[in-house]
Amino acid sequence: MSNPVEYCFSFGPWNIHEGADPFGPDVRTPVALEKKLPLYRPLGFEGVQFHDDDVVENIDALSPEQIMKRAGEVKKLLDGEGLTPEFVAPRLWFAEQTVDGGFTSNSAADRQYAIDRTLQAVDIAREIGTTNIVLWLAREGTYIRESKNARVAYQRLLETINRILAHDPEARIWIEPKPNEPMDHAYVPTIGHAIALAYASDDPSRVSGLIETAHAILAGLDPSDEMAFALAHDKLASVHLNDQNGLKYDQDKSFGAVNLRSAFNQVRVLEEAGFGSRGEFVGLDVKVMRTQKNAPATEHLSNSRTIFLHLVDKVRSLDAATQQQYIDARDYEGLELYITRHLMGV
Ligand code: XLS
Ligand code: MG
Repeated sequence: MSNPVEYCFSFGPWNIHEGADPFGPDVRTPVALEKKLPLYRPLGFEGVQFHDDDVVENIDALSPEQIMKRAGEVKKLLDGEGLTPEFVAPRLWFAEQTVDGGFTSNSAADRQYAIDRTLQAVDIAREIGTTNIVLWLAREGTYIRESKNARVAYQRLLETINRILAHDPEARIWIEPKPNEPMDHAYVPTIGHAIALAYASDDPSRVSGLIETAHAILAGLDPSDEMAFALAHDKLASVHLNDQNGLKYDQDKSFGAVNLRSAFNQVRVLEEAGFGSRGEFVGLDVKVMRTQKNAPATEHLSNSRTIFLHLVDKVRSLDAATQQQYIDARDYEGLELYITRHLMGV
């Protein structure tokens, strides 16, 4: 590649985490957004991922004026730190109106709440300086299949996408698929589903996908092939790199911590497609281990970034001619050993 991409990195404030899980409370002191933002640049990050209530805490208790005022303050904080907001995602999984899902809830009033909150997130995004909206469709699914009409649910998701596109002619929607957790079955489990919705929308050029490594693994799929699928459609807006130790709860482990070969292949696929050359961020969605003592705990972020950059070196130093010789000879065992040795540096 003549002009290697200089990667820019992002993470969300929720990635500096207090350690609570469904079986226990916080183990680290909460850190205010005002204290988190100054940590970004020294850790090597320029982009900030947001949920709407990361920008405006206590969002449902505030008036529209109060919400926009706080968003304006956050914009100033970002500017002061030299940071770029990457996207805003409506957090549609804590409010009582979203117990049965948001856009696919069986309650018309609750569906309305989800739409109103999402359009408000689009306005918040504008206010802090981005037009990118992430839809991680946390509770759009079922615990019991017979409880919802899945066909209608997909239509409602499409209507929602079209509502957002109409609300702000510059809004861009990035759908982040995940197959389960918190739901037993989610309605948009893979990037294929997300991209089908994009093409069916009123403006496919403004709808694309965001792939999180762990989510692809939970769907039983290879993250690098999922990324390649989206890239082949020019629909990979961002990534949430992390790692996942098989089919368990969503672990959000540091990038490369479980499967270096898989991490290498994700970097290889991104590099080959020139991901990042149009300003796309390499996003991380990683959580520090609950047992980590110091607060704020940030090593998982800088470590993931460091491993990504080491893997970029590994991808760039792979000898294309040698690789091609193995491919031409259909000596895939030879290729396997070449790649493994290259990764091990022996
Ligand atoms: C959760 C998701 C979330 C999104 C943004 O599993 O990854 O963190 O990235 O809503
Ligand atoms: Mg994510």
